[in-house]
Amino acid sequence: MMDAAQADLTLYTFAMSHYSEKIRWTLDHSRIPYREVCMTPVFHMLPALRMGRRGQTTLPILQTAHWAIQDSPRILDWLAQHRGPLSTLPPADMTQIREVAQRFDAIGKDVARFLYANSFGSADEHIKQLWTAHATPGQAAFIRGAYPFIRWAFKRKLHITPRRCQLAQQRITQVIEWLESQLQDGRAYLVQDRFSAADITAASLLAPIACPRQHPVYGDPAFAHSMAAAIAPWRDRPALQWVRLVYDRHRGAFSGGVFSPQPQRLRA
Ligand SMILES: N[C@@H](CCC(=O)N[C@@H](CS)C(=O)NCC(=O)O)C(=O)O
Repeated sequence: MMDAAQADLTLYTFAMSHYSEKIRWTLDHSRIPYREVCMTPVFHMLPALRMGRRGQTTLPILQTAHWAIQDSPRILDWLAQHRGPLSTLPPADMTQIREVAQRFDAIGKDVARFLYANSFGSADEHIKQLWTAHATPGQAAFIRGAYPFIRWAFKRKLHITPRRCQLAQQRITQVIEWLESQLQDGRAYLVQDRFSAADITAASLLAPIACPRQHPVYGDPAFAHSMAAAIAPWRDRPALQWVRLVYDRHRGAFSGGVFSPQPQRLRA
């Protein structure tokens, strides 16, 4: 089997990004070789702007032999077209899969907003560890030294205010209720009763709340502990139990390896 280091696809992620987890999981499940480069917040911005060429700094970005694709729905479309047919992206079901995925993508920022709102201040040391886990010593020193400013900027960027957090909580609850309404008839999967990118998207986007044990960040007992109070309203709901079941049944191994970014070698 091809080693991750030799793969012709490189996935730029944050270890804790739920949108990145969606793509990582799709690649892992499809046994498509790739190498994963985990970026450090702040230091991801210039490379993401350069690679994405869309005026956006978001990850994940998939670097192929020819170009870089930014934005997880666009990456799924590229995989369906260029690496298909994939069992998780069957051409006949793509419209339905996109519809379901959009519902969960739409609360991605709410999930992040809600989690950071509940951990800034109380779990700052844990956040610093997560943000510096793949940093060079110089980057780590910068993140730690500038943390109060970065946290302030992050709060502004994510609109972390009491009103927006309350709205986030409502929007997350609505999507959880929608998921439970779908699962009510006993179905195991969201589209055509077979495991697809719709389930991967739903489970990945809710993973920060469900804390499945397989996830390297959200499965860490230290994370679940630091977020326990914030996620308590949802943690044992049927939708979150379903997320953990989907992880148990389908997550499998993380095969991308984790490589530290070497900015001078980033391909644009
Ligand atoms: N629509 C994008 C959203 C991705 C996104 O918001 N990623 C977050 C991490 S979960 C990010 O990169 N934030 C840093 C930034 O915006 O610079 C996608 O689906 O890929």
